[in-house]
Amino acid sequence: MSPVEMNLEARFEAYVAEDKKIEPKDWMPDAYRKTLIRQISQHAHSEIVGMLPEGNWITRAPSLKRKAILLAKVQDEAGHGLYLYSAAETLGVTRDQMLDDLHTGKAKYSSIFNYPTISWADIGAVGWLVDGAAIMNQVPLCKCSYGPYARAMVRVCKEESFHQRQGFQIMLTMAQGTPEQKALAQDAFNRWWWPSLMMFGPSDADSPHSGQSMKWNIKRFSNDELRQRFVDMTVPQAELLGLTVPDPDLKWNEDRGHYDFGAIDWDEFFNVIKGNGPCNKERLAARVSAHERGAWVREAAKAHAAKQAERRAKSSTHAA
Ligand code: BYC
Repeated sequence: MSPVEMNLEARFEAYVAEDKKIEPKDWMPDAYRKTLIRQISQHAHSEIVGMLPEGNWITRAPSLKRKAILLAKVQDEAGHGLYLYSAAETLGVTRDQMLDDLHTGKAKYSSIFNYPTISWADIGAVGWLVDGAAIMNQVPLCKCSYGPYARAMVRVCKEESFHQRQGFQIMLTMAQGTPEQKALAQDAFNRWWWPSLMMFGPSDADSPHSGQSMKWNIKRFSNDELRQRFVDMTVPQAELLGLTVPDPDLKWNEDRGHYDFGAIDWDEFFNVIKGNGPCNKERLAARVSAHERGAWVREAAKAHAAKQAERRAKSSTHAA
């Protein structure tokens, strides 16, 4: 490393240690840039793939009000994807490259979106649990050391909190409804609980990126810490709903001041992120097809932008 690079590295480390934000034009180590591109692009992919299991229910929502709310929520996820792709682009990667990585299976997206939404109660469970877990993970990211990511997360978290409440409200309505509706709510809870715990990533001992990301103030808490917080927050909510957490080992631990919970099936998790979950192939095929069918929109937008630029250039020559 040259003396100039050593100086830059020292300044970068000092900035991070002082909790200052790193901005796109600041010098940053290659590995920091790479980690951010990986995390932010995978986060963006999760947002747009996350639209699919919910989009599945827009035409079948049980009332006009529920349909309008669900439409708004799914549109929000598209918006989150756009902020995040834009944040990743500030690091020098192109959107085409990121999408190509998603479509070829090179880049990951959240494991959770590889499970099916088979009843309306699943939309409640996704909002309550999946958005609840997302908020738990993403609020600390509002303080992440990379400025564009941190600022994108502020807005994302505000919207996620509305999403979480709409999910809880669906669960509450169903849990207080007919016995059949309550059974659907419990069934959705049974199926979404464990995958929601897996969203936080592998246990700390098996998380190769956590140590360095925490040193760089990208991650503020470990995967296990956030998972525990999520369990502690969600169990009382399940009690309020009158639903049973599908974990016979769940127990309040007075000494730790936390809930103890049962073992997570990590084989299932690693199998899903390797592409073998119940819906991986369907999700990827839907994304690729949407991208191909949207090609004409991207071409039209480019042609329009080129025409406008040409008109601007002509009018400025006339004015001169
Ligand atoms: N699914 O060393 P680790 C949302 C991968 S919410 C798939 O702990 P890291 C939404 C990980 O990428 C969901 N892969 O990694 C909500 C790494 O593989 P690579 C999205 C996972 O990065 C509602 C390997 O396992 N949220 O969008 O330090 C509606 C080792 O893991 C998962 C975010 O992306 C998983 N669950 O920590 C719509 C939040 N977990 O990359 C949308 C931002 C781990 O080496 N991301 N892996 O091939 C993060 O906070 C962190 O990236 C993680 C993982 C906590 C997810």
